[in-house]
Amino acid sequence: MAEHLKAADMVIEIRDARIPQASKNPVLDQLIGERPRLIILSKADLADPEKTQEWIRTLKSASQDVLALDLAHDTSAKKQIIDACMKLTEPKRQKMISRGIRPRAMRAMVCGIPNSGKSTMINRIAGKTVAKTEDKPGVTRSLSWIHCGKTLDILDTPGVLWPKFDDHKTAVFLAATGAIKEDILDLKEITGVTIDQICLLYPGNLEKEYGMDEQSSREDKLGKIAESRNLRKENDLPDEERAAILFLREFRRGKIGRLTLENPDEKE
Ligand SMILES: Nc1nc2c(ncn2[C@@H]2O[C@H](COP(=O)(O)OP(=O)(O)OP(=O)(O)O)[C@@H](O)[C@H]2O)c(=O)[nH]1
Ligand SMILES: [Mg+2]
Repeated sequence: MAEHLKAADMVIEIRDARIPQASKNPVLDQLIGERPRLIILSKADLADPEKTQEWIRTLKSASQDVLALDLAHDTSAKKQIIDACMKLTEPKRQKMISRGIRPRAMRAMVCGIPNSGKSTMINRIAGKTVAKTEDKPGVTRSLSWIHCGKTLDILDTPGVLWPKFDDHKTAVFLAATGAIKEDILDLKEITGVTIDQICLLYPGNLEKEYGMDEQSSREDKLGKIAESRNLRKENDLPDEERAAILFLREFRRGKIGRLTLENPDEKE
């Protein structure tokens, strides 16, 4: 990825709008050097719109712009992305002009952690499904770029960043949103920590959805989810295992509401 980055004038970093801190990879900050960066907060349709605005304000800077997008459905995403990239690379083109060089198309590389929406974004920009090119060892592979008009080229191979699990909560949030496989952590632990966080940031939300007492134990909360969705074991007791699986599915689909698990003031 570092090798591909050398050919790029800027970077498009995709993060999950529900976990803008946990879905970043700090190594990118070092790799990126002086290049401008466009951060796309993907899955904005599933995140809390107010929190997303707070995150945008926090992350924006002179060399860094932020767009919150529903990459899967928003047909205006392509234009928004191209416009933001052209604005960020304007100083570079000006520099070329002042040196008497005719500005060429700017090159952007897409990076992000697994499942953040990299392929969805590239396909949206390309307007079609870009065929995956195979990476054969020993064969020098020329980079392949998607041309967005005459002004912007986007590398068709995204850079996969591994998320950094600097703490337990980060790992849990990554599992809850589907960025890492949930089997690396205990299922009840993932749901327990996620439920605690939702109760903290959105009090009353889960009480309304599942009739749970938000002060009760994790076990009791899962029991309430099972009861409210009529998930029972053979002995007629609430099935907490299935309740945990169902809760995660409902959270990921946004069925419990548009929720953001991290506040910008916590870190960053
Ligand atoms: N609701 C919603 N779903 C999205 C959005 N962006 C991507 N998705 C979905 O998220 C899933 C993962 O998207 P991909 O584009 O495959 O993510 P990726 O970063 O290429 O993932 P890897 O190739 O596994 O690293 C897919 O099911 C997409 O449809 C979005 O903005 N909103
Ligand atoms: Mg992909």
